[in-house]
Amino acid sequence: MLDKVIIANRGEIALRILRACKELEIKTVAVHSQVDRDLMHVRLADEAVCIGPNPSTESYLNIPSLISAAEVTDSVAIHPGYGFLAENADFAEQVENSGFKFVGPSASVIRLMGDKVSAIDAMKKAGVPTVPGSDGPLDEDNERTLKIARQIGYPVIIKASAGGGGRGMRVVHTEAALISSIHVTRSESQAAFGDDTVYLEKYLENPRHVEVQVLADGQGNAIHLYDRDCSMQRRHQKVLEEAPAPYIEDSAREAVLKSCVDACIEIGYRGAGTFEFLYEDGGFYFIEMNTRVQVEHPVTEMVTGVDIVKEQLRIASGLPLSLKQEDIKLNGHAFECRINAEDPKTFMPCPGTVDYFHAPGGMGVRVDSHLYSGYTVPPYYDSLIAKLITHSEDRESALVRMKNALDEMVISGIRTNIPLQQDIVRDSKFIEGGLNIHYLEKKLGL
Ligand code: MV4
Repeated sequence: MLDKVIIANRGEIALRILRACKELEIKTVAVHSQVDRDLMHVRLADEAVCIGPNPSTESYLNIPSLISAAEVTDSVAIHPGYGFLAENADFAEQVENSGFKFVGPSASVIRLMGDKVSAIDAMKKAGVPTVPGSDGPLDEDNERTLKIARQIGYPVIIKASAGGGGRGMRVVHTEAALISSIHVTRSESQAAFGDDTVYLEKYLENPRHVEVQVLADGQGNAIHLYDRDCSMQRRHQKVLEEAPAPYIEDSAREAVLKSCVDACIEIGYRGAGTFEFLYEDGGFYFIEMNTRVQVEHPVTEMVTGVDIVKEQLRIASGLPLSLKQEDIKLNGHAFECRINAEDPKTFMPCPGTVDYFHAPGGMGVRVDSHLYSGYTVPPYYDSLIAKLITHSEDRESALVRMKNALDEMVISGIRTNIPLQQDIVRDSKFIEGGLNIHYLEKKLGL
């Protein structure tokens, strides 16, 4: 097993990673910005190193500072968590070139998945179902592009290959608007990412966002941990997730899960990963792969009993997967509500001091949070302050648990989105389940 790990992140995920390390008897090093010296995981880690000033560009995104911290503490590996440098191929490469293990896939696989055109191409070749589209980048031949779009049928969507997560895309409804939309998307992509590669897909109008969790050891073994539904989102920020995705046909699910496992072997994937799909009219369409642990991983942990972060650490230490596909049994249903320090009506971030925090509890209730009474939420980083997860034998009872847990939770001194979550879990359409990606924004009148 790894001897000592640097946790290159902050907040709830840093604490989540620390807990996994402790269970595996791995020594821990917390790295933090100046304002983050009082974070919960910094207190609990074996060692702590201040890596720079508060802006994340000078601390959590500061590669030389992170690698120096690994050197001075004699660490053997770096866990990047999510966000920050987690999907930065250059970081993974520099970590490995400096003699440390990166808890994640190889830099070349991160690079392959970061470029959406090459990711889709690799997945298509591996047998993963994709969205009908240009099968590669669009070129300067407008006649060819118009022909592709005509064959696919409008509406279509133009996406930046260097984009992802909702950045750099444009829906086109008519042939008359196609070429100018491509030009605009291209120049925006050049400005934002320094890359003007764009591609085209059929625009699916009312899909659900369903994703598949995988684990692979890079030694020829891969398994899936079933799926999650993340359709409840606002402006590409997920609000509430659940596992498994409800109302999916068994045969379509089985086929897509198998295709993800096959793809992991085919591309030599190592670590935890997520295949993102759009699901519409019974069909799955791959859009992107995430090469990190995700915020919503706990819902999968609750329904499979697998500790995904411990598996990441085992894989990084070079151990083969200890789990076999037949060991993975789906047990019940789980929900996760993301609790943010934000105004429940305007969604503006609301940093400040939490004068009192009370976590809910009881059977099937899990709280992943670094909060404590007296903690000050700084203005510099993401506003996620807690994840409330409930689990039970079926969807209905897991949702009752979530309703009650939300009502028990107290976070005073700052505004949070708890009232929004309380509203969602009482929504009759949400209680029925299977809503698409536009439902929440429509409900909020956006
Ligand atoms: C799409 C789509 C419809 N059709 N692609 C947005 C985030 C990025 N990961 C891909 N996205 C979408 N791609 C096709 N061909 C609709 C979206 C989309 C979306 C996807 C998942 C979750 C929320 C979303 C919100 C708006 C649009």
